[in-house]
Amino acid sequence: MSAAAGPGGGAPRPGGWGGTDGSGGAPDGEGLFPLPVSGPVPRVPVEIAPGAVHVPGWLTVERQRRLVDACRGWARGPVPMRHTVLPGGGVMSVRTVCLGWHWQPYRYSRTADDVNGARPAPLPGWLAGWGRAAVLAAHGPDGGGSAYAPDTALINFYDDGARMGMHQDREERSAAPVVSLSVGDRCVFRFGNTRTRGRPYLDVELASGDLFVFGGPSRAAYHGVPKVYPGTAVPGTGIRSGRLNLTLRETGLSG
Ligand SMILES: O=C(O)CCC(=O)C(=O)O
Repeated sequence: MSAAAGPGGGAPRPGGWGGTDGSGGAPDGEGLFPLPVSGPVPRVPVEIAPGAVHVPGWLTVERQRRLVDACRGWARGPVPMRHTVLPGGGVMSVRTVCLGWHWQPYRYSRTADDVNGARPAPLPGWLAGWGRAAVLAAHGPDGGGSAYAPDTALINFYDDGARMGMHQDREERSAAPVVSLSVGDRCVFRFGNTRTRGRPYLDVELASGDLFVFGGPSRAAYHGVPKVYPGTAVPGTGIRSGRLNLTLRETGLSG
């Protein structure tokens, strides 16, 4: 996320995880998963713009559940999920927790100095493996999937009123793609151009289990979430209401 991520006007909401069920921590690390098996939605990749690919239904319900359980653990700490405060005093309506590196407007750091000073939980190997499989699914065998090495994840939780203003992801020094996984309520994902946060843009509906990868000429495209559709989550994922989005990135940073 970068300047202009903005609060998007949505007021912060109290409460925990918008009605998730169950509990549990991060799963143990393990190797690369096979590609998720097909669900009821055909996993046909759709190229929205050069390098920007939407794969509906990429995650099975079981894997969505696994992700939700892990995110619930990370939301508790070591850096708790919170509303990010912007430099101008605005407060983002989504709640965020990071893995690997901590993101705060508008930089990455090893410790969450704007929260509690702790180091974020590490990015587990199994999730980096999902990232490689995601790039392969979206960009094909020559698309750099096997070399993809994400070292951070930003996890955003949207309750009914939350949204995210148009912004670019530009704190990363790597040109590697951003991998986005969604669970819970459907939303409008607005995918724009690389010059302005206005038109032209395309509104794509992201549903539970969808994958969206943007890289190459679309890596710096403005994007945002102007609307979440309450009550559209699918059963079995562990989220009864609200929307979870996890983006994997390579920061290109060391230290
Ligand atoms: O929630 C989404 O689908 C987008 C998240 C996003 O734009 C970000 O984390 O920078």
